[in-house]
Amino acid sequence: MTARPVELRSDTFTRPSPAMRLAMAEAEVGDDVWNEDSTVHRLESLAARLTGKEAALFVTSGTQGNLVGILSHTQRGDEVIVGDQSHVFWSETAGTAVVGGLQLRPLATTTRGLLDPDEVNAAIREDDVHNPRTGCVALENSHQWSGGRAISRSEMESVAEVARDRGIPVHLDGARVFNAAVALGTPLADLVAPVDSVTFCLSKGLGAPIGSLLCGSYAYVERARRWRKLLGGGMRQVGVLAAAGLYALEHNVDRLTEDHEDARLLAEGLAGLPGFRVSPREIETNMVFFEVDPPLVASELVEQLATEGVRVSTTGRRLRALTSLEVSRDDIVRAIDAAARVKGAATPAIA
Ligand code: TLP
Repeated sequence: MTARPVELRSDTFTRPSPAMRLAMAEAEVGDDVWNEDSTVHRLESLAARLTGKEAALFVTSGTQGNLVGILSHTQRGDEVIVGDQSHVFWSETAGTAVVGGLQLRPLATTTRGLLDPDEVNAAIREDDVHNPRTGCVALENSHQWSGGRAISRSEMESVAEVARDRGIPVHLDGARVFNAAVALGTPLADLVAPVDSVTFCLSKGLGAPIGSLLCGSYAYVERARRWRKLLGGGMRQVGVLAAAGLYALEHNVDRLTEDHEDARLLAEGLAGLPGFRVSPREIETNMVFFEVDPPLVASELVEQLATEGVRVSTTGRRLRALTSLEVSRDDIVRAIDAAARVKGAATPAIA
């Protein structure tokens, strides 16, 4: 029998457990476009409480959450300040431009995944007939492209304070903000207190099959409800999915520390292999980004590892491995062993 593949391409590959499926099967449902689904209400209340915001809205995905989230802060023709290494800027198919008529203003991202407060201040537009209005600032935490860094409350506050002083709202792409909160040991509500709105995902490390929550003030969430409808995101008896989200929030948050430990172990194992470049000290959550030296080539390594049953992804020269509840400690050992066997890599320095 062939062994189950080690799935490190993303934490989005997590599959609902039997207990989660049972919770889905037993969920009470209603028509959520009519605001009559009691399970969705429970999920939205829990999300609002956990994030310390007044209200929350169940949306289909992180991408929809960020789009609805930014649209609900802005008007057509506004400019949105984002990081040049952010998911919103790179990987959300320019939805803010296509749907919202918004212009993204990318600023250099620090190595910790943050924006420089002085640069944000300088980028906020003066009130002048020539200028677009600055509609909002968008941050990301954990910050994917900086290696899954967990950005502290004070780091986020340094940017949020500047925006607040100028009357600009801040949205947080918190697709993996639970990973950040767990890694930092900061209660989620404290961590996201500096921002006006936050999207977090249920369908990544938390293990639900679908769904994200957009959280903010009552008035903001009511605006967001209209945008969600416009985008075709009004869902009907969606309590079956909300039940998976409730299960995820109730059972799968604390265990994220295991994923973080696994990521650190994977990084340490890879760092011991000749030709692999990775800094285990920089691993803060569930992401391991690494590079390889010639004769190894990133795209070929992806293929070679796949033949060993180990799935990682790559963009250009960087390779990416994400741990999740889909990956066991044994899988981490299997992945390191497979990497050590790959053509071009010599015997590992450390067994
Ligand atoms: N990221 C996916 C891919 O799109 C790259 C992944 O596998 O990591 N914000 C951040 C920081 C994300 O990493 C993602 C998904 C999203 C938003 C969008 O979430 P979804 O996929 O639910 O639309």
